[in-house]
Amino acid sequence: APVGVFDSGIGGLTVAREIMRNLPSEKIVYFGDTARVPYGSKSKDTVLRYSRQIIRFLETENVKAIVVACNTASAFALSEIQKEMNLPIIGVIEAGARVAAETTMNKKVGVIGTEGTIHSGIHERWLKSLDQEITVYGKPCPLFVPLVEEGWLKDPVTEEIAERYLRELLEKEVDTLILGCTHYPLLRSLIQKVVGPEVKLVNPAYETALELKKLLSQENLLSTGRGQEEFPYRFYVSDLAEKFRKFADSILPYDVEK
Ligand code: DGN
Repeated sequence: APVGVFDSGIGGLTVAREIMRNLPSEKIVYFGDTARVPYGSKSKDTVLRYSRQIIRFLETENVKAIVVACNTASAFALSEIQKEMNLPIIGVIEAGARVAAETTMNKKVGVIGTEGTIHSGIHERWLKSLDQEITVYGKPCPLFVPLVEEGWLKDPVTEEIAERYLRELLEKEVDTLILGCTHYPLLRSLIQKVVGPEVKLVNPAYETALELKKLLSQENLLSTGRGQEEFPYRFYVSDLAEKFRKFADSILPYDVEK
């Protein structure tokens, strides 16, 4: 059975990509809610309702586990959904927070994400539960999402915006920064340039793939190999399949069929 992965749109492909790299035997069914993106500026109730609908769809695809690839949906909906479901389900917040807690030396951790994710305070709750001495500084960076979708990953305009967003985190002297939005791992090198080499970046997409591996093996659900005959990845979107396909082609090492 496949692993279900969902996101508000195309950004969750950064998570799917890490699962493909780190769990190459797993099949994936991906759902991107491109008709209703962005989630980052919507209310908790709305994001929860959308997430429930998508999970119902993924269940009809007979998934064995679900990854909520969207940080905003993880922040707003995961804990409720976990209570309602029998399948194993993980989000992208917890693994990133745990690695950040292990990484920080000066106990000052920065988090960037959508407005929804940052205002939810979820990273702070996780980090404090792991280490009370950690101080968390959050900063919403909503402009990063359209810049990534435009493909301006190394553009001077993006760099200037990053400098503006990240300045206050640098003034707080964070030594660790969580890239708390699906799109941000694609800005990794630009962000690293802006914050300097001393600040450690945490990529929740990668950490979540490792977490998924642990979870599947605990539950005895890990695939050991898959048949060669069929393409192991299926993608569904609620709108604009062509834009999705272009983006997918630009970041995945596979051709995505329509
Ligand atoms: N996928 C969203 C997230 O990780 O928070 C970003 C895109 C959005 O819905 N604004």
